[in-house]
Amino acid sequence: MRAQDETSSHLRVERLSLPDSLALATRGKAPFAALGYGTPHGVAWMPTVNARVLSPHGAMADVWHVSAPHIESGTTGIARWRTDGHWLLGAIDLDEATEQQGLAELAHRAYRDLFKTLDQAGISHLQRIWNYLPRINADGGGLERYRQFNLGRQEAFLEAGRAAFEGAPAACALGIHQGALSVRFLAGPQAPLPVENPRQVSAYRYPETYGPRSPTFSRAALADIGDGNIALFISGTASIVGHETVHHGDVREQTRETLRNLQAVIDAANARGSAKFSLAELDCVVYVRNPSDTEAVRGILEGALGADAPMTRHAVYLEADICRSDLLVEIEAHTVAAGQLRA
Ligand code: 3EB
Repeated sequence: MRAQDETSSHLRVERLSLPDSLALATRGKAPFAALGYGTPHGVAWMPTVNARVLSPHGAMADVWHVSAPHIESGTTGIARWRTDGHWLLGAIDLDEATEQQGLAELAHRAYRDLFKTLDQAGISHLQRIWNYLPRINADGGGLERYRQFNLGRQEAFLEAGRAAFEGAPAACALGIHQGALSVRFLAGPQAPLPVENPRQVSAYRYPETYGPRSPTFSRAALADIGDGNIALFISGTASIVGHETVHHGDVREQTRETLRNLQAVIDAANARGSAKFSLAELDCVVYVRNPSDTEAVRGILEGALGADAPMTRHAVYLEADICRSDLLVEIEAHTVAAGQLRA
């Protein structure tokens, strides 16, 4: 380990059970930040994905640690954030019932304040975004709500002068059953390296049949997190080949296709430097549309990876709708490996 200094901060992440992650704060000061999966429990350093947990080990959290000693927290408009001066984790929750605005406008507002947060903190580079929208597939007055979200999101990226096509951050966008429009974001000191999937059309190049404005995300992003480590952030990945959904109505085949896509993204990432990632090592979140499909999806993962693989053991299963009504499952993930990115 190199000595801590003022000019850099190493980022580290660990996946824990919810009780273990909460215990970190009772043994001294709170960790930098965490993203919880399950019912929210009002801990300021742990914004939560408000969805039903379908896995047997219950609620989990990804806890992020930094090596810089001082953590500051605050709000910028509607965004809450924590930062050590190098890394920033932010959260936005907008309740449509009280906001009285359409989803396109709300997404636009959320992202405007997200970019304002980064500008004010001087932490410019988005590494990863997690989006959660109530009723994602419902009609929002002539346009599906996910497509409305895409309108507001892309508009905010363009207004802020941010890369909305090549160079867009890694992201996921899921439909939750209760709660607010929620955006969680991780930013850092350097622009990550975007990675695409050769089996899929880039989402920012989807044809207009999927909505008037394309989704704003790269398939994955590679980030130097210090101390000789590279993080791979893999966006929400589903049973899409080219730009089309494949295996309609077949959750097992959709899961197999999703694993092929994850492997293709990992292969593309592994070609970008000396850090070598593997499917079996991912810390993933599996979003399942129909809770009754959970065992089928778990069976495919276990069969493909083995019961002892870290990915099998660490996987969190959440009930969520996917951004296309014909998709039954989606997997997003992160993983860390020692190495360097090719210059
Ligand atoms: C897909 O491949 C599935 O709108 O931010 C995956 C990841 C998906 C991110 C987003 C959407 C998003 O198109 C959906």
